[in-house]
Amino acid sequence: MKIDIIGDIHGCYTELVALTKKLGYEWINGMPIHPRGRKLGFVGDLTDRGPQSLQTIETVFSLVKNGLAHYVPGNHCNKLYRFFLGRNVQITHGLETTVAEYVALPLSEQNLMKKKFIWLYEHAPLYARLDNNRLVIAHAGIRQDYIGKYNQKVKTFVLYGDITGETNPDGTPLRRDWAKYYNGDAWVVYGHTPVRKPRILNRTANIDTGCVFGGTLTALRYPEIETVSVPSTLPYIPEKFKEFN
Ligand SMILES: [Mn+2]
Repeated sequence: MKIDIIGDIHGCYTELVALTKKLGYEWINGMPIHPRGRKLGFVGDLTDRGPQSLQTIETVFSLVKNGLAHYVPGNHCNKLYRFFLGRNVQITHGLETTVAEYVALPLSEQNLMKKKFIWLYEHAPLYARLDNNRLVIAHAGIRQDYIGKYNQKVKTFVLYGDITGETNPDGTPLRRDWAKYYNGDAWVVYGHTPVRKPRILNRTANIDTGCVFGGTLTALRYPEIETVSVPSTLPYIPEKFKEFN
């Protein structure tokens, strides 16, 4: 299979359009379609912080519904899902921008949007195993020994990464560098931790290049293992990017 997997969008719809065009997709009826039938993949975190979260949901929903894309949820998707279910979630960490877009819609459109996102989320696997298990798409990545398992530990890992329960001095959760020790045969394509450049290591690829923090929006072409990026239209916030040793 040939697929172009896109990193965390976080409402950066303008950049999503630009990136898909750069990848050779043509926009037809609000969807990017590849003339030679390539598919799209999404690592999750479609919404929050950026300007056009709802438009991003619309597009990914249409693609998945039409069998043109694979989507896995990110931690922001999980929180938005719980918001739509009416759970008592904190409207913080970027969710406030998505909620502001949502409440500005007429009630009938709110209901439609909610239904689409709930459908998208509930039809998504925790992580996607594709190309005869040679490719895994997981929001925050996945440990080799978790591939094929679907328990609560695996869910926490794919949504939040290899967290320890400890926090960094700035209050953010400490995340272990699982990719450094990954030794599997399957490619693991993921996002979640913004990096200045795509980080390809041991058949893992972090393609969250922090578009919503003024970096770039990146796609990984599979099986070619080539990255394609477009610049962000948003201001650059250097402290949001993780440096690895
Ligand atoms: Mn993210």
